Amino acid sequence: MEEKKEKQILKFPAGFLWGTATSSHQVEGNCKNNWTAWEKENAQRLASEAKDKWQDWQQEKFPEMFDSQNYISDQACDHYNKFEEDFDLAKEIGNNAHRFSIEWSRIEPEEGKFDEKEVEHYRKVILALRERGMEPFVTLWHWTEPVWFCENGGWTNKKSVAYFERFSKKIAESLKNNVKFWIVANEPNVGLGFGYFLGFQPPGKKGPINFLKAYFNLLKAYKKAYLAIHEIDGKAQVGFAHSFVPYESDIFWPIGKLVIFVGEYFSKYFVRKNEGYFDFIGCNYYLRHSISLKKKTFLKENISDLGWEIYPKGIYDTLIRLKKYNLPVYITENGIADCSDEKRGKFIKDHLQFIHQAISEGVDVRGYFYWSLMDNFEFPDVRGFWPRFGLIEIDFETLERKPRKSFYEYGKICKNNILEI
Ligand code: IFM
Repeated sequence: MEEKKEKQILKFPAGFLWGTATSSHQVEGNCKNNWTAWEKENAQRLASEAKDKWQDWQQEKFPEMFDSQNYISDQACDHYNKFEEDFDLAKEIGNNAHRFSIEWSRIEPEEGKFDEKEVEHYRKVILALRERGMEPFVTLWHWTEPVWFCENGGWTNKKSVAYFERFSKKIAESLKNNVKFWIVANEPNVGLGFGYFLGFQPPGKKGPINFLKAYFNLLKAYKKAYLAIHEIDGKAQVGFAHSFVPYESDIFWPIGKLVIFVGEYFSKYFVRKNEGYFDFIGCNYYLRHSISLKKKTFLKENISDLGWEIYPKGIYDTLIRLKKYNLPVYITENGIADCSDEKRGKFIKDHLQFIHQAISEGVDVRGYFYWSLMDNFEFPDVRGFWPRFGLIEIDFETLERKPRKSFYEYGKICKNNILEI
């Protein structure tokens, strides 16, 4: 006879923040930034390359990847106009925080000229969150650039540091009264890796020289923005969201060890170089890198629609390694592309179980933001609309919002501050 497993009740610390995350270009719709023209110019090419890029099962399941429209963000989720409706849904599941980004190209469409109407728009967004009892986490750079900035060389231009500092100051001065948490940059490694090294996403620059110039300028810009925001509001909490990817390898010693060392060294360089300049750690966790000489195959139940391995223990390993910083940690992104919503509920619970374990071992985790509130225009590598990360399904034709089962499962956890397993 099968033994009945006792239910475990895992309580999260009082005041724990529960939320979801989005970024402007991925949800707002009708942005006019450096992605807008690029998407139109490259959509046909991206649709024809899908054949070589994705596996047979993915091609069968998501035929929309062969349609060039998949790669044009266009109206996206029209969150720009529907933010109140969307926040009502987030409130319904007991969220007490929300992460989003400010679209720089709306605020500063021309160099040095700020559009006050757009500043006002984001003020309303923040107030809408506050009215619903949600703490705003505001991202300043989530990979998109104003067209003028991009035409001036983007992050490869030395002046990018001053341009970004000016934008950061403007936003902090305008919104400081209602914002405590600032995420200056999102996943610098990934954004610059795809956009400035591989050239797979806007601005489409390639090679180590472009990458290194962009990387070191962003490092400087980050620090300047950190100091500027603190000067404007001494009580602000400022940091960045980093993509933490634990490295593992089964390659024989010492080669395997060396591979892990090099991978970890470079992937955490941005964190190391900014030590002393972040008030919290923003941890984005999705998967691990397993480096092997053998071809890795995963069971269907252990992968997402993007083919990423589901590996919840990696979030625990990551958190334990972050303990040495002795700072509050927020899981600023964690999520799964799962169109049928069969895996999402379990994915969230399994990751939260490991987060809870890390908390019980002394890591000061203070919040969790599921990526994403709703299906959106999937960013890295311009994958477009087919990967579905949302707790809420979006019909991109009618823009109808349909909460998935996992929406309510996550809601139960958020409302009670408890995970039952
Ligand atoms: O959609 C992206 C987001 O823009 C950055 N972090 C990873 C997410 C899922 O790929």
